[in-house]
Amino acid sequence: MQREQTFVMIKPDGVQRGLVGDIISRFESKGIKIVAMKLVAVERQLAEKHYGVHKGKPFFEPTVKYITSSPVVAMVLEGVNVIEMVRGMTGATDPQKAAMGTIRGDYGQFIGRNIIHASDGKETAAFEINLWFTSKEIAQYSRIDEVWLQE
Ligand code: 3AN
Repeated sequence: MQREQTFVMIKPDGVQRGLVGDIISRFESKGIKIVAMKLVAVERQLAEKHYGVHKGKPFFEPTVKYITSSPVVAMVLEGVNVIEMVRGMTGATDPQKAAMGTIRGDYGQFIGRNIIHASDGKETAAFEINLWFTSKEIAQYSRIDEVWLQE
């Protein structure tokens, strides 16, 4: 079982709607370790790099506008199979289609305001972590409950 890291961003609507604590609580309660976290007023250049794969698509410009409109909370989470696990907790891109019990399913209604972003694979996670954080900002530590999390 290999530990891995993923990048998560609570988008402006999540911050503005006061959902930061609830969302972080879900990750904490699941036993997922937060290894980096910061509130960021996102500059256009960073937003464009983050959504670079979507350049040219009709939702590119609105999405860039959306995440530069108000601060986001960026974090790096760590754990075994954490990329897939966090995507599962995040739910489908469209909150209307996201299952209840997922973050988007429970808190969102519209695809253009879908509360959270989480890396969708190993390569994306490495790219996004490196884009948003320096290695110095990522902590290495043990959580006291780790021995009780796993058999
Ligand atoms: P996800 O965030 O679930 O990985 P992506 O990477 O396909 O989804 O899309 C990035 C972001 O672009 C989404 N979080 C959403 O805000 C926006 N987006 C994606 N598809 C659409 C769409 N069809 N209409 C409007 N916005 C979209």
